[in-house]
Amino acid sequence: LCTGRDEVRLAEEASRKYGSPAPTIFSKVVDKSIPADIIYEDEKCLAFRDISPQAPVHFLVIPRIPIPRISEAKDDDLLGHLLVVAKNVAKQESLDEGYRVVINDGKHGSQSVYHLHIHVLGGRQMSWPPG
Ligand code: IU
Repeated sequence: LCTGRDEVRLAEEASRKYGSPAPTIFSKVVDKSIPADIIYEDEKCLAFRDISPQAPVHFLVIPRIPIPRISEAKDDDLLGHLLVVAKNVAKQESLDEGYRVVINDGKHGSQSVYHLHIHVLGGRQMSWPPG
């Protein structure tokens, strides 16, 4: 799906919009240099199962471009696309009883990987408020 030329174009777009963000392990998921259980991908993003699932179904939706965090995101169309993909993949995963969508931002949000990602968790009853 993503050729070497696409990778160069993505890197140029990222540096134009976001400087040179420190690469994270999710860049390796995007370029497939480490294995991940990818359940959806398109030209702008991919979804893969979280390595440490906190619910029976727990996947992440990430942009191919390495936006560090939602508070730094500049492209509203891309953010909208990520949410649409989150709900489409939730349907694909048969989360018909509902699910939780989470984005952690920064220190107070307990973000640990600084490549924007949407968590989708489902397959069990969630509680509120989160910790
Ligand atoms: P956070 O929102 O930045 O805290 O979430 C990072 C998530 O990335 C967390 O749920 C990890 O289990 C997950 N993850 C992963 O799926 N694969 C990895 O190689 C690493 C983290 I590092």
